[in-house]
Amino acid sequence: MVAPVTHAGPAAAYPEYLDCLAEADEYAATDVALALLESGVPAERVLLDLVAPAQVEVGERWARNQWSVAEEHAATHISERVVAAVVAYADPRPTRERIVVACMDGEWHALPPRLVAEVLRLRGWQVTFLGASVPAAHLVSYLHRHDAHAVALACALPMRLPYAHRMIEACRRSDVPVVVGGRGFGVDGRWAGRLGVNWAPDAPAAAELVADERALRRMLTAELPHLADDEYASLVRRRGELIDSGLADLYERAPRTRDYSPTQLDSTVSDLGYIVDFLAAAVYVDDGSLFTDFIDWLLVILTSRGVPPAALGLTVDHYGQQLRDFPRAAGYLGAAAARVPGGLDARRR
Ligand code: B12
Repeated sequence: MVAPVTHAGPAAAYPEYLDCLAEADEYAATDVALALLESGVPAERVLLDLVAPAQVEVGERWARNQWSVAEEHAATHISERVVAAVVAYADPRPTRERIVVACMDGEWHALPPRLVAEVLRLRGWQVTFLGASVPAAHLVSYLHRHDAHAVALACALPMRLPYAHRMIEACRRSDVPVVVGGRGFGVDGRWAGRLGVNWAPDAPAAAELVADERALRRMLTAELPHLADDEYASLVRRRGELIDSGLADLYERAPRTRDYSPTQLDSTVSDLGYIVDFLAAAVYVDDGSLFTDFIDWLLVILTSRGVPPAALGLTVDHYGQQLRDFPRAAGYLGAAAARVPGGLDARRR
């Protein structure tokens, strides 16, 4: 067996580590990380400067259709093993109180909060990591049974924000301070501000926040007066009907969709649902950029999978027709239609 190369630091080791993920070689990936630790790189830096950026690249490769879902899953599994090996090597012992780290209900991106959990552990906190998709009621009952200094909640997808809000409120009623993080709150955490909750951009910031009792316990209030217009609740009620009519509309206006394989049909139905869910989340936080950012992202994904952007234009237009009595949702759909190349809106202009 070839001895692992010792790199000067995580940045120098990164290309080799990514190759290990691409080859699905978990032993070599672990060796790269352990060699860094042995050369004196702190465990926290290995997690945040090697494992985290590699996972972001994994996502880019999946989004560009360079990697299949299987390749992404294999790489993520290896990253999880590497995180465990790095923390076992460092062997931190708790000297501080308990922090509970969990994913929002319906949120399966457990690795980002796992990195946060391990950084907190490395800094002496006693961490309980509850993992993916924790239902609010179960989290609250856990908090009742175990004293916690704070709870850290993760959300990677903005479409889960309405659930996030319910969960944050449930934790607050248990009088446990809440810190949130993850891409779902926006790059600058702006949607956390809307929900009135402390947000940390990354693991070190989360560690500083939980150590600062005053900042942790400061009272923030949600800014959601717009929910009085009932658009969000109506959209949620009409979700199934919108997906069904969106599919019927595609069959009629893009007849090629009738010949879709079961897998293609599944993805189309999922996408029709995601469009409604992201729209509903945008309405919830009253920010159209949440929806237009999603449309930009979906265009990249669909294009990389050979789906013409005009197909997305048809659905955006159809939902716009169906929701014309919902001023905020219709406005966001109008702004989205303008971004779809060759879409109906572009042709009307
Ligand atoms: C691995 C992965 C998965 C795995 C997750 C497995 C696991 N055990 O985590 C699986 C396969 C389950 C998955 C599923 C999906 N995924 Co995914 N996934 C990823 C991927 C490739 C890596 C995630 C990761 O580990 N990132 C690395 C971390 C370190 O980065 P980070 O999130 O920025 O985290 C830092 C900060 O944000 C912050 N932070 C993060 N969490 C928290 C929490 C707290 C409390 C705090 C304080 C801070 C904090 O600190 C971190 C470290 O500094 C990302 C790509 C990416 N760019 O992240 C996509 C990505 C997040 N997924 C995406 C999508 C679309 C999905 C699916 C909808 C795909 C599908 N069609 O099924 C589903 C949704 C599942 C669900 N309901 O949750 C998109 C989201 C796009 C968008 N517009 O929102 C991304 C960005 C991929 C892409 N490039 O398009 N995914």
